[in-house]
Amino acid sequence: MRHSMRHPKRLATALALATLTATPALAETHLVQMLNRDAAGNMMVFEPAYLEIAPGDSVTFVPTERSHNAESMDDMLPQGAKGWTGKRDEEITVSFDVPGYYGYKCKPHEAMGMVGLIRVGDPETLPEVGKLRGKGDDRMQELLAQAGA
Ligand SMILES: [Cu+2]
Repeated sequence: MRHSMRHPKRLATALALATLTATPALAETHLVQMLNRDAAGNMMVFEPAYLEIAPGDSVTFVPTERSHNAESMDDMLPQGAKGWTGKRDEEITVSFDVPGYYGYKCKPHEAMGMVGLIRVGDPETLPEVGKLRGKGDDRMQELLAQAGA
């Protein structure tokens, strides 16, 4: 009670600060691990293989286990977006500014289903669906279904 009306100016300052810090403007960095095996026993996976992020966010691909890379698929990028190519066993951080769907893969294990999908923002267009080898193709269809695309 003592505080309520004695320092109205201080109270106003506190409220202004609270409003400032509540603004969710900071870009986030998400982690995707490259694994030989996930908790469910699936072999050669990105974990998580499907991500929804905001424009301006970044994703760090972490070589938790060896012999993997993360690279975008040229035929599964939004119009005007830039792709990336991580080296094998390299940790790479990619920022995503253009809304849309980004397909990517591990080059050595594409045919074993090691592919991933990132949805940036609220895309107005459906993704281009690129062609993948072997189990990679089935897995990408599952991820697209998960994305509701
Ligand atoms: Cu791999």
